[in-house]
Amino acid sequence: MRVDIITVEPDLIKSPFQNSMMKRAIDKGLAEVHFHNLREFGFGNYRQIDDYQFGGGAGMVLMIEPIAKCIEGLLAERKYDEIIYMTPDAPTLNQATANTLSLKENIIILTGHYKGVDQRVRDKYITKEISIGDYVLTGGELAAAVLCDAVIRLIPGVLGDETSALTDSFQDNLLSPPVYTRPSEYEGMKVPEVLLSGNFPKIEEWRSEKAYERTKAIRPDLLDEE
Ligand code: 6GU
Repeated sequence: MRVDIITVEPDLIKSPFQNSMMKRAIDKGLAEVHFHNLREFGFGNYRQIDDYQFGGGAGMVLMIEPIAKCIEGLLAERKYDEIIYMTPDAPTLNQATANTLSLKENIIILTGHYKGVDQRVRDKYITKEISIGDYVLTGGELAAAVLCDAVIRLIPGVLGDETSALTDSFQDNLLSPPVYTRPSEYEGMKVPEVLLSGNFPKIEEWRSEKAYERTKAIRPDLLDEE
């Protein structure tokens, strides 16, 4: 998968890609991530990329021309499966979206800033808009890093045998069950007997039950989604 990230804050977004699972994916050649500093496509000596909004109001808006120049340059090089805009006024990211995106070849991610981008960018170029939750971040950079982590770890071959995306929370709309490791007793707190029993059908049954109980208690909304 190739990901092209268009941003006004490249330094803010780079470090998650230099660590942990995303670094592993990149080192294995399973993901390729390119950063494009929108500023380099700005107007004049000051490399202007934003302006006041028509109709008045506080906050600057990213102009269409610098973004268009950057996107058109990428489109001239290759086909893209999705051009995604990270913005709080969009549907919320979930596991189903991450699963779908992990199968794509080439994607562009545009991260907003200030009051966002000129609506015409969204109308002309954007094929998918994503928020990561009901709160406001200063810019879409951290949200883009979150999206990339959720997607890149699902690319076949990225996770080793020791981890499996299939048993993650949300993969079946349930939260994960509790997990334990050594010691089997700590200050009188015991690991549930069933996990030490070696009875694997029974262990699976216990895990399903706990996953359901947890989901019902903490995220009942997930249970009505299907
Ligand atoms: Cl994608 N961008 C910003 N600026 N804030 C957010 C967000 C995105 N998702 C949740 N809050």
